[in-house]
Amino acid sequence: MFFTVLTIFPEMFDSFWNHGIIRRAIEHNKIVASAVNIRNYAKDRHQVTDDRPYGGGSGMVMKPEPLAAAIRDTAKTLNGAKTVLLTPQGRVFDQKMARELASSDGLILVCGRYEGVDERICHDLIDYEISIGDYVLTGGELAGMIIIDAVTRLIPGALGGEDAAAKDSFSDDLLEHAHYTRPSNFEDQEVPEVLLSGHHQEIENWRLESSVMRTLLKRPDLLHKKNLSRQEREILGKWGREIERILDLYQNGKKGT
Ligand code: 4FV
Repeated sequence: MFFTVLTIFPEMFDSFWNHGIIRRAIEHNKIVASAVNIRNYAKDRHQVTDDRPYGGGSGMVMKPEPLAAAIRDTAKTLNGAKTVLLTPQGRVFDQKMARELASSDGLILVCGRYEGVDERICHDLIDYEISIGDYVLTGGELAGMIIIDAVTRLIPGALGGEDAAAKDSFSDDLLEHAHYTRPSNFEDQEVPEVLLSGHHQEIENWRLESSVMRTLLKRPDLLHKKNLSRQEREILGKWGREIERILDLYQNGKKGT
């Protein structure tokens, strides 16, 4: 998969390309990634890429000409790539969108700075507007890195194990189960016995219950929009009955007797 980032600070990506899963994915040609300086497409000798906003007001706006030239030139070499503008105006990024983007040939990620980009860029040069969340950044670069990171790890083989990402949080709209590693006793906290049992089916059951209950406690909204499997309904039912029992005990004043 191809990633080309259009930014006035390409050096911000130097360290991003050279660490962890992203570095490995580049070395194993799972992705081909580069950051291009929009300034290279500014025709004037000061390579100006921003100007004052029409209508007055504070801040600056990114000029359309260098951006349009950068997008068109990059799209020529990356045919089939989708152009993404990182902006608070966009659809909010999530794991479902990461999966969608991971099936495309390539992404051209346009990183704004200042107050944003000239609106005329969005008309016929941008395929998707994506936001990483309802807050305002100083630039789109960090948002670009987040998209590249979340999408790259979904590329088969990028995480090492072919299906390593299959059991992700949100892979089935559930939060991930609790994770433990050695030592089995840490500050008098034991690892759940079943995880040491080697009994794979029981471990799978425990992990599913851990996922369902963590999702219920931390992100019940995810369960509201999820079509629950029979096993997931049984787990919720069991805990629902347990809660009912406790309430009954309480109501019938048997609590603590
Ligand atoms: C942003 C976001 C974001 C807005 C103006 C860059 C800044 C500046 N991008 N998700 N939230 N961008 O705040 O993607 O140009």
